[in-house]
Amino acid sequence: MTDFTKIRQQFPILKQTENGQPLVYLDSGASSQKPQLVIDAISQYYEKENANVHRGVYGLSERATVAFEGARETTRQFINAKKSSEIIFTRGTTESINLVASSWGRANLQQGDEIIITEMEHHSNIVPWQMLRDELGIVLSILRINERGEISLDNLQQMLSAKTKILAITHMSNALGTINPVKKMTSLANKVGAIVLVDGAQAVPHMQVDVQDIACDFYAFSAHKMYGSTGMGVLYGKEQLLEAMPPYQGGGDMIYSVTFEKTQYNVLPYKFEAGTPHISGAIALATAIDFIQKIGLENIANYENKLLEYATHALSKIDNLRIIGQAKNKGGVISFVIDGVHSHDMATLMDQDGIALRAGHHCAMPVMQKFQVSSTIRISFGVYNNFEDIDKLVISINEALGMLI
Ligand code: 7TS
Repeated sequence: MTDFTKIRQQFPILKQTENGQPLVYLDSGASSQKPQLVIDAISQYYEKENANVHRGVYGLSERATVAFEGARETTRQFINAKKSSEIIFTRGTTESINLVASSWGRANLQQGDEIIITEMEHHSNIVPWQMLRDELGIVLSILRINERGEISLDNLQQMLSAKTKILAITHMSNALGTINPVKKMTSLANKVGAIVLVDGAQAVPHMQVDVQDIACDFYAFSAHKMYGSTGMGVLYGKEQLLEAMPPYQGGGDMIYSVTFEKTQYNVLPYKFEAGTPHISGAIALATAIDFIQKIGLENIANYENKLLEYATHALSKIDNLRIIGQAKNKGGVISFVIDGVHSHDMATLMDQDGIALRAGHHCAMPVMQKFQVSSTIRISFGVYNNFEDIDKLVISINEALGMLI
């Protein structure tokens, strides 16, 4: 059996206090904490291997290049992509989606074409498509969600038509916790010839993702939500699509040859990686993947499900507390509101107890509009959370309610 107490001990930040209280970190959906071995991998790179990649013939640069490209192969295996050239390193989910909207979108869409997104998307999977809509005169259609925060496959099927060119959907909602049936959604979209982009920012740290099994065309995620560093992300894309797409940014590394008359672009994945990449970020990502795989995603999913069940039950007992997002298939996120209490006031009081959680719209304002709330309080889990964190949360909420109501 996996000892999650030992796993928690690997996160140095959790040993510190906040406002005199032991830190209870319940905001992994925003960004996860980092285990010691990821922190060590970053310092080790700067202490012993720091050099630019793909350029120097000296040993140091070669070692940095081997580590960097090794990270790409580790990432390929992690999501089961066919080839490592299908793994593009980016700054994060947001940049990955912008890359597709900008490069694939401009090259393939024209007036009258349709993009479908769901009502539960993060702003990162709304705004890039809106910008494209305004530029190209295409149609942006919204697949609505029900009162539990779920999409309907029947509704999707009815919306899809020959006009639909891309379906862009979150794998797991950051505001509701809903896990979408992305494989089935992809299969439906493919039937009308549409391609599919999956925003996997919230999914990848919590469940096994196999891009070939989902059969999606693009899959985007961020390293910092999966125990890696900020400023580092991944775009998986099917080779055939990536080959046909124009570069996203111009500069070093993405070229094969340059004259003032003409530039020949580099092969995949470099065509999409202009400029010096986030080398330490890639190394940290590979270390984070090793960390996750050592525990096992099945173990992680089972453990976080138990936390979810325990917390859902404990929170449901609090008077006037309403959980927003009650999907049957749900990951480790609970959003809630308490009648008569402003989310920010509650979060501020919880901070006094050393509890870090998020209050706000969670960059998913349309979800707030759907449920007619201006904000929610949100807790989200990582491998380091335990049942005691939830007990402390409930005590702190009850104490805060005594002050606020
Ligand atoms: N998509 C989803 C589903 C997300 O949850 C987030 C970040 C993003 C995209 C953007 O990721 P980034 O790494 O490019 O910023 N979500 C959150 C959150 O829930 N709280 O802070 C950031």
